[in-house]
Amino acid sequence: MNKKHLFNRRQTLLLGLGSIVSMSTLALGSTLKPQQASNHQKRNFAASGNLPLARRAAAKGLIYGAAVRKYALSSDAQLAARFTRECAMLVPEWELKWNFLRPKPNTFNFAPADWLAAFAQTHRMLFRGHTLVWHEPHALPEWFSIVNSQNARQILLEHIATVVGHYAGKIHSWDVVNEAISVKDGRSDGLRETPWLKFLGSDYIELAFRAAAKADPKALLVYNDYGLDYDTPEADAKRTAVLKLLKRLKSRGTPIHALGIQAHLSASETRFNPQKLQKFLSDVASLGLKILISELDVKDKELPVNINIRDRLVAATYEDYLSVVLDEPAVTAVITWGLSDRYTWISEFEARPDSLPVRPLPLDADINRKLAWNAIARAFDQAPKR
Ligand code: 9MR
Repeated sequence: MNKKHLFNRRQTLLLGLGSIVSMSTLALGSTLKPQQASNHQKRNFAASGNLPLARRAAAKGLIYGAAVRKYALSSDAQLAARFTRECAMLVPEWELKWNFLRPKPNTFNFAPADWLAAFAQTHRMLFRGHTLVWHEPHALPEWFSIVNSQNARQILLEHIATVVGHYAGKIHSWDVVNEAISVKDGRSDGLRETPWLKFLGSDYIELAFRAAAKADPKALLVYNDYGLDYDTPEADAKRTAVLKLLKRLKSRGTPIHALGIQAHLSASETRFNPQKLQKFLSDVASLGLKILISELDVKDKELPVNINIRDRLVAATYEDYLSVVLDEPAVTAVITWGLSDRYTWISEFEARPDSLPVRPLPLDADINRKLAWNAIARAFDQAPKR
């Protein structure tokens, strides 16, 4: 099948799934009609062989990895065994955020993140850093309230020098700035109103990248953001603002090397436009930047109760998304935001209204592969080599 046919086939599947999802949404809590159920059966998620995701990705010149929490990896032998088998990259989900890492203004606690870095090294996985500059109050220590326009520059530069310096030469990449765009905040440059912006002005982003490059000239330096995936007015505006930011940074010679697209997807979202997403990816690539799919997962909040149907729709979302983004050669890594449904932020932040366990990740809560795993495996197997 040539590319054009493949593309048309994907679109047909997608349109079909779109209507299934909207019907399923209506059918939330009830069983689907036989006709709807049989539409699901038409899609085949068979993956050939038993090779782990990391090996399939590597065969195409891609990196596959996942985010993980130290408490889970250190206490759950089943998870640890699967993690080392499936992943070629490890990202601390919590341990490199300010609230974990810097309990007091002058105290850094590297122990949990160092444990994860050592685990990655022992099992020959790459280690990736998340994140140096983020406004989210959940991820900031209480003492952050002392930061003001007089001390912000010094506190930020000290943080970056200390943390990036600590892992210099041993880390694949850093999310230097996270989620700095929020168009609805109303600024013409699209920048989010954060304490960093307030205290340091719009150049804080460039300042952070330059400090990171100084502390580790080898790490891949990434700007990371969400809400870039769908064909909605909000995502259109966000893609435009992110592209503008990246262009500005590049034109000023800022040492930025990649865009991280978080890709927290939703299985019930039907407004997916492959051409639009591909155009955005190629615009980013034409600036000389790599692209990482940095926090991939698929919410199943609005899907029916039935696990078979839910898993098929989640899998379809993974395969449709990845088959589009992996056509762009600048995409070099796919990282899921967790590996098993046993540990996922979605169970806390995007729970189902019926309180049933969520199923957003490649492995189920028993750490077994499920259809989402097959979908990712298939996307890697079909991806062009880079
Ligand atoms: O998954 C993370 C969750 O467990 C934390 O409580 C939260 C705050 O630290 O951050 C979550 O991860 C976020 C990531 O750091 C940035 N992009 C969005 C992720 C999901 O909210």
